Amino acid sequence: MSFGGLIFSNQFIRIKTAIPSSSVYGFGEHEHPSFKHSMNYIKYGMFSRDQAPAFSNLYGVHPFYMCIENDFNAHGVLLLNSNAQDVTLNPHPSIMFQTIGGILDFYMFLGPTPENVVQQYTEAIGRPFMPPYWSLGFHLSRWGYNNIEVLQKTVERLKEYDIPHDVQHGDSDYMDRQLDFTYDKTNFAGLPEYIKALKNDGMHYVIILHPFLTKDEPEGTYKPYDLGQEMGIWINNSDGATPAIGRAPASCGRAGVAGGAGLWAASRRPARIPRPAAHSIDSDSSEPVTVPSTKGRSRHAGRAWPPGGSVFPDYTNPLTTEWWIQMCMEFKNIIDYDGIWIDMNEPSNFATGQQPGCAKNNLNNPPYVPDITDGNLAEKTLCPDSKTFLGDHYDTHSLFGWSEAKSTFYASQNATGKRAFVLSRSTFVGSGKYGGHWLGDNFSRWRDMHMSIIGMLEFNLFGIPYVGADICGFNEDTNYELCLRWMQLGAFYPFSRNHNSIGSKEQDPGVFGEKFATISRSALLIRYTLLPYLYTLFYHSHINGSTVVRGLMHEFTSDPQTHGIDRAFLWGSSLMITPVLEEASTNVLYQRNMIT
Ligand code: MIG
Repeated sequence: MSFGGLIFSNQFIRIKTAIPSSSVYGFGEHEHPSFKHSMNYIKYGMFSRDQAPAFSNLYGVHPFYMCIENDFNAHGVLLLNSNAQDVTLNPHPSIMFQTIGGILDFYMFLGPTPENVVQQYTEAIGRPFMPPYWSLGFHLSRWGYNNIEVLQKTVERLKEYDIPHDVQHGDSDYMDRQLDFTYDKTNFAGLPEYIKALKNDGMHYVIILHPFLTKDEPEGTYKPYDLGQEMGIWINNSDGATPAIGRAPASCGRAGVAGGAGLWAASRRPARIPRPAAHSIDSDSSEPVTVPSTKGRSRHAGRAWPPGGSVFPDYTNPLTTEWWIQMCMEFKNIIDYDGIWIDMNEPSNFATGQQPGCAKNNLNNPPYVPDITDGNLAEKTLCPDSKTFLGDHYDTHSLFGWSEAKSTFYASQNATGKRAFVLSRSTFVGSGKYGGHWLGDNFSRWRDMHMSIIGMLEFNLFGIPYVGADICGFNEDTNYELCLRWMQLGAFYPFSRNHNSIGSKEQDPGVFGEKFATISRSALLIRYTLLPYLYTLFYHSHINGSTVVRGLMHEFTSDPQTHGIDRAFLWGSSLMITPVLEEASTNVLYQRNMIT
C-alpha cells in the first residue's frame, strides 16, 4: 500500500492504493456497462439519489469491491463510510478513494475464493434475510392500474392462461391522493375484500409505502402525520427543532395529478446521459406533461410553494420505528398485506432542499463535492445541514433507505406475524439483512436487459441477493419480442417481478395473447420446478453468506476468460443461465461480447 496519496482533513479525505490486478468488481449503486470494471481513470460517485439507472450515482451506496488477483486468489475491501464520496479506478492499477467526512474505516476480506469474500463480507455487515418461500414466486405489479377493474381484469387473464402468479403488488395508485396508509375508496372500492379473495386463492399481496408524509391534511383527519408530529419524529431543519418541509406530490389530489406526475418524471436520466427523456407519464390528463427542469426550482426563499408540503420520518430515531410499526400494524387491519415495498427513500424530494432553500455554510457547500449528478448535495433531497437523530443529514443522507428498511423489517414482522418481506429502493452496506432490492426505474430497451444482469451480480456481492429488475422495463412502452425475452430472463432473477410505469402500455404476460402467454408460462415453470434449489441457495446465503446468483468467475476463477462474462450467470454453483439479449436473435452462441 502506498500512502503517497493520503490527505486527511475535516471535509476531505483522500487515500490512494495500488492493487494487485485489474480484475475489479463492485462499488455501487451505478449502472455499470460491464461487471468487470474498466480501470481507465473511471470515477464513480456514491451518494443515494432518486435517479433512473445511468452511469452515475443511483439509489444506494456500497463502497465495497472485490478483486481477483493474478494468482486467482480473491480479496474484498469495504470503506465503511456514509458520506458523499467517489472512487477512481486507474490503470496502474490503483484505486483512489475520496470522501467528504467520517473516517477511513477499512475492512479487508481475504477470501481466497470469491465466495469466501462474500461470506466474510456478510459476516461483518449482516447476513441476508431469509425470504419467505412465496416471495420466490412470480410477482406482478404496475404503477397505474388506476382502478380495481383493471387490476382484476389483469389478474384474471393471467389465471386464464395459467401463468404462475403468486404475488400481486399495489403501487401508489391504490392510495387515496398518494397518502400512505389509505386506499382510494372510489377507484379501488372493495380493495380489502378483493385482496382477501386473492389470498384465499393462495396469493400474496405487497403494498408500496413512500417515506414522505403530507402535513397539509386537516388536523385530526390523518393520524400518521398527527401522531408523528406529536412524537416529534421528523427530520428537522438545521435548528434541530422545526421539521424539514420538503415537497412531494402527496396532497396534490386528483386535480393536481398532472403537476405531480410531471414532477415525478424528474427521476429521468441526468442530462449528461444522451438518452431521450421518458415520454409523458400522466395517464389522467389529456395535456401532455413536460418534464420540468430541476435547475433552480424552488431554491430561493420567497418563491411560492405549490401544495404537497411533506415531512420526512427520521428512521434513525428508535421512536420513529415504534411509530412506523404501529402505523403498519393498524393498516394491516384494513388491507391484509403480506409484505412492504419501500420507495423514494434516498430520500427523494421534488425540490432542491427543503423550504425555504439551503443556507450557505460548510455542510451545504463543502469545499469539495464528489462526482455526483448535478454536483449539489441538496438536489432532489434535503439540505445537508438538516438534523437527524444520528447526526447531520450531511453524514446520514445515504443511511435513510437502510434505516427505513430496518424499521420496516420489524413493522412487516409485527404486522404479519410471519417472516418479513421488505423491498427497498435505497440500500446501504448491511441492508441485505432487512430486505431485497429492485434495480429501479429502468427502460424498456434491449440494453437494459444486459445491464440488469450486471446489477444483479453486483447486489449479490453487496450481500443483497434478493434482487431483480423490472421485467419488460419500467419507463417507456415495451414490445412483444423484448418483453418475451425479458420474461425468459426475469424468470431467473432471484426477485422476479414484471413492473411498469403509469401511462405506459400494459405489459403483463397475459396481455400479448396466447403464444406469448404459453412461452412465459413455460419459462416460469422452469423457475417453479427449481424453487427448492433456489430456496436452498437463499438458506445458504442466510446462514453462510453465499451468493445466490453469481458470475461464472466465482466457480471458474482460474480461467481468466470467465472474469469478464456478464451475459450469462449461475444460480449457485450448478446452473448456468444464458438468456437471449438481442433483438431478432434465436441463439446465444454468437452474442456480442459473450466472452470479453
Ligand atoms: O417515480 O410509486 O421506482 O417503481 O412505480 C415515482 C410510483 C415513484 C418510483 C419507483 C417505481 C414506482 C413509482 N415510484
